[in-house]
Amino acid sequence: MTEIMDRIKNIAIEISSAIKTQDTGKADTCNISGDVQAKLDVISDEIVEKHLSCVSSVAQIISEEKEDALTLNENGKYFVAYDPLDGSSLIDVNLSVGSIFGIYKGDYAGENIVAAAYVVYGPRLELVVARDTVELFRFNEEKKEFEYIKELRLSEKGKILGPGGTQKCWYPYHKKMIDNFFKEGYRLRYSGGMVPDLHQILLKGGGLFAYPAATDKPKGKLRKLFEVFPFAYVFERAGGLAIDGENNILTLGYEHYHDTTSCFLGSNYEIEKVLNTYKGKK
Ligand code: P6P
Repeated sequence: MTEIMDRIKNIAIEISSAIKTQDTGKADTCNISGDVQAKLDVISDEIVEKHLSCVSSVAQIISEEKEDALTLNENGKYFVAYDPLDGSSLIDVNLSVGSIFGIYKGDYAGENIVAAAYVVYGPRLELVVARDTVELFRFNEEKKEFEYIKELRLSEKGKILGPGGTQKCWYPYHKKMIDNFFKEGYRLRYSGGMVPDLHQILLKGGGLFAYPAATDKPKGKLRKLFEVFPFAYVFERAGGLAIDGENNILTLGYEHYHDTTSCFLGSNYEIEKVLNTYKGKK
């Protein structure tokens, strides 16, 4: 596991450099989910595969940018699912983006995730690693290495809210719940980048990120293996919760590698509100 995390540090440094120097334009290809790829999506995916292919404990990897898994080592212990560059459409407007990694044992079901990590490519290059606890690292530009900063913990309740999705497609009970949070005084914090949006909630100590099922996305938009399971692991290890509206995210399985799910991640107070809203709604 240590070797995987060390490789993720190298991946972060190389992708950060690519973001600053490479073409931010669109490639002439789409990924399996039908998203038009940015050239940096392809470059980032190549960087991740290059590094993880060198780790003998990794049995298999699967990328959000590719249809199928890649078997690396028959005797490897870990299965790694990753989104090499989440939110890449935000790069050309100079907003923060990220990479997300889920480390699993056996297969990619939520219950089999054993660690997670994500990278924030923002004004500062930061890495969060979740194993038993959640640890924040920051890249020191002079020393050219990541330095440990602190452990991240969520309070029982926060003050910020990231309401994702197309509002005109929200179900009425979801819209009412979101409106009620704002009536309680929650501040809107939503960039359209899952990684910085969730990173902000973690660093501010609490709040709610919601990407619900809606009429345009009946199974939500965010991918289980590459985005939702890893962040659910991070939030649970930081003392928060992650649900699909009724179930803990990490109790969910998958049928296909690119399955999506509705997701709500945050502090206990906010998740309790979601559970009360969604009880019996499915
Ligand atoms: P919407 C980025 O494309 C992404 O996958 C996540 O990073 C982000 O949370 C979500 O989509 C934003 O989706 O529908 O609000 O633009």
